Amino acid sequence: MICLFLSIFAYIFQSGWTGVNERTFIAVKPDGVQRRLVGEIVRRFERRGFKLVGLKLLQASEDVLREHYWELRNKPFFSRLMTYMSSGPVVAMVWQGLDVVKTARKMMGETNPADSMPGTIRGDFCVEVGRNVIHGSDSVESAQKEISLWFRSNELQVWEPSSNCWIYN
Ligand code: IDP
Ligand code: MG
Repeated sequence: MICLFLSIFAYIFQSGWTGVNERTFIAVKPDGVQRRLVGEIVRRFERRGFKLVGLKLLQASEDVLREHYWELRNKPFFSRLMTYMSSGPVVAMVWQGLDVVKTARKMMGETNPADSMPGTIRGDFCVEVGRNVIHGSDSVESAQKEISLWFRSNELQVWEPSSNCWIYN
């Protein structure tokens, strides 16, 4: 009985974060902020049709960055990555919409800018993997973890864009 209740609860909770309610965590890294790319990056997500639900400029703490990049902790570039990500403010954002995690990764391009197609953010604005201007969650599961790491729930806005009927049928 308890199991049934828990699985129904898990289903309802999960379905709240799928379809048009899917969310992803995007960050303009310190190089993107320094290079005045914030407006350009926000513009691309807005014009694609995604909904902005959270945005803030902040200096990321070492704790947050360590948690955020926990899976990379044994990579040889990890300490350089920490230095890079704490070298200035980042713009942390949450975007919402259908398939936003996968689409955002496509809009960003590959991890290494040299492998990124022109037209993608990394393919248009950077050349080196250690200065690749943007972060985006790589799965719905990591998006959920990253959003709760970077944002408190009261920093995320619930609102209905008036353009919704022109973006979704
Ligand atoms: P992603 O940002 O495309 O998801 P990840 O493999 O998750 O790529 O790596 C996280 C970040 O670590 C990259 O965006 C980049 O800033 C940095 N990074 C990844 N691989 C290298 C590397 O080989 N040298 C230096 N930095 C790297
Ligand atoms: Mg990644």
